[in-house]
Amino acid sequence: MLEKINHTGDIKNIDPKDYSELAHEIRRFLIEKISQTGGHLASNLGIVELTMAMHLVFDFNRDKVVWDVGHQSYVHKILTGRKDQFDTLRQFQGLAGFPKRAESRTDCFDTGHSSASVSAGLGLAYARDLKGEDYSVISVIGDGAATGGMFFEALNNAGKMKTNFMIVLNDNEMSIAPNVSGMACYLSSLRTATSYNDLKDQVKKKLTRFPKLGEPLVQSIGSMKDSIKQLFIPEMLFENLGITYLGPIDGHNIQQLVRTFSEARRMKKAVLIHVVTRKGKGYRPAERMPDKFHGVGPFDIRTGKPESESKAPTWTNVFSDTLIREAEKCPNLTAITAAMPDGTGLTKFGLRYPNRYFDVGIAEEHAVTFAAGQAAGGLLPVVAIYSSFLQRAYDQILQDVCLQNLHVVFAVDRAGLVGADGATHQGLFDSSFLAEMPNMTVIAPKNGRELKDALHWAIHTCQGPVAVRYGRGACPEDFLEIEKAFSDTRAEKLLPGRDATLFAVGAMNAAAARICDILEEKYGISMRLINARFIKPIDGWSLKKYALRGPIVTLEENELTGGYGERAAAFLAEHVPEARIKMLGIRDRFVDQGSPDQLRKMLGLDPEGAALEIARWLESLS
Ligand SMILES: Cc1ncc(C[n+]2csc(CCOP(=O)(O)OP(=O)(O)O)c2C)c(N)n1
Repeated sequence: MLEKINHTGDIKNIDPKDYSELAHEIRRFLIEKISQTGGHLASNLGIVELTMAMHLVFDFNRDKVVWDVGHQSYVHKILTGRKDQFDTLRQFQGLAGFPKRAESRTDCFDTGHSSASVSAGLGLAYARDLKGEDYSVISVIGDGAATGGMFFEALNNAGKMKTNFMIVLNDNEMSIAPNVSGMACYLSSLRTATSYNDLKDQVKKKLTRFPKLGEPLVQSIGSMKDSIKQLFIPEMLFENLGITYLGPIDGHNIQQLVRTFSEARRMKKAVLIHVVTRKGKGYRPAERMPDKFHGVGPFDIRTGKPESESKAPTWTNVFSDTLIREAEKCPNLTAITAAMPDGTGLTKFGLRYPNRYFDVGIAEEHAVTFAAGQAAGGLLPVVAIYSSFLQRAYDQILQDVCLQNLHVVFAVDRAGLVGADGATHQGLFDSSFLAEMPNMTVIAPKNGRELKDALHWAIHTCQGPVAVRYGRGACPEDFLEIEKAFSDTRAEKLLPGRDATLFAVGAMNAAAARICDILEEKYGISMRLINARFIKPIDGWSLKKYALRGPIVTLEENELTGGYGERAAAFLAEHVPEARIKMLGIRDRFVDQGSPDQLRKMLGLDPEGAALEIARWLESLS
């Protein structure tokens, strides 16, 4: 069947009796391809029939679908002529793991960060109406993403729609981890309302057996539907917001889905279709452990086991273990995650200290202000969020934490280049946006040992807001002797040198040591290496000292604007006007997917490329 699917709309030529075979082949295709490239498996397996039904009803050459987060858009990619590119999924210059307008006109909106799809879809629907155009707009959002504030903000607006706009709520009871809190309970109450629907159908069936008496009663039961439903579900949230609720629908029943979409597209208002699916469906390991198969690296299809399992400690493991140890000594310490307990390493903390652990759902803004409240109440909250998702909470960090100088510790995971997830997930802005905030301290440890020190310092010594930024994956070995224990905000000298000084930030120190070797071996340049450690407060004393001795180079995996290098340059412009400084980092651009090494090479941040650039610059000075 899959051979017949080469262009958008080809699915419409498939005989309905072959739908389940096609669904089966799509699942097999996903499992085979993702087992080789890695990717988001469980969510895509769960959404096969749902996506097929959407493609049967709509024409995505003109109709528009916005995928929330976008990690579940693979089936859509298969059905829109991109099947043959799956060998390059999430690889450098290959098929993106998220919707990309630049990749296909059937991707109408780029996503990657959660809970934005209803706002974007509503915008598209209003654009359609104001321009007098005619197409359907559908936003597909998961129950996990439906815990995010933007979803509620958009619903609040959607009720006013006088034309058609569809929201598909894909409810699989899972975020990455099991879904939590109020929205999860609410959806569960809607799911159990199936019993009400069944009851209603049974009553209708029985009554129609009595032609004279039954038919009018059936009619009135139909019109009583909403009010009866309100009795069963005391607060019909969506309906009360002015949005028609259809559901719950079996998300693996194509006929039922097709019927519902066909009905929904005719309504002249916002409609929410509540679809119940099973995450990981069709692949036993993923059904059993949907959280483990949410995002995977290459794996063995037979066993479900990862192809390679590194034993090296990761930044996240070090953070996780350290926090548990710190919490033993510090009863006021709490930990907060925004729906990423495994990703941020807080699962163990939650098991050990259930009362001091909070998973607030995909709600980074709330997580931060919630932490601010805890700090104001005398607790010591540690908020662990990935760098790119922390962008969501910019104002809350500034307004609710920094303005009041509250002692909140931010564990900024996945800072720097993250690789396969691409532009939406690279952690390239946190140094800039955190360091610009008054009262904030920003630390970038160079390896696991220093991450422990940094957390200890942030918890026990620091008084106000403090962020510790660290990368994805294995942390660099303890590759150089530490000159001085982590006790103050000074930079740390790692390698002596005569000709110039390289200030490296965080994990970039490992690459920097290699750069110094290459400079010595290939270009005869003796480069001193300094680990910056603190992005803020910047160690002006060290900068001044070494700038007076020779040229300065800075190296960071962050946007250069507002980053460490620019802060160092600004400091030197004031205090050592004759200083010569070159900044290496990422300059005013987004970075798509690829392995971190490929991306560094492309950006000139690989050891060879950076050494060449530095050598040329030093040469130009003489
Ligand atoms: C702002 C933001 N925070 C966190 C994430 C990480 N994240 C990606 S998918 C996901 C879970 C989404 O769950 P759901 O919407 O139910 O989709 P499912 O995978 O279950 O289909 C999370 C937390 C994100 N993409 N964006």
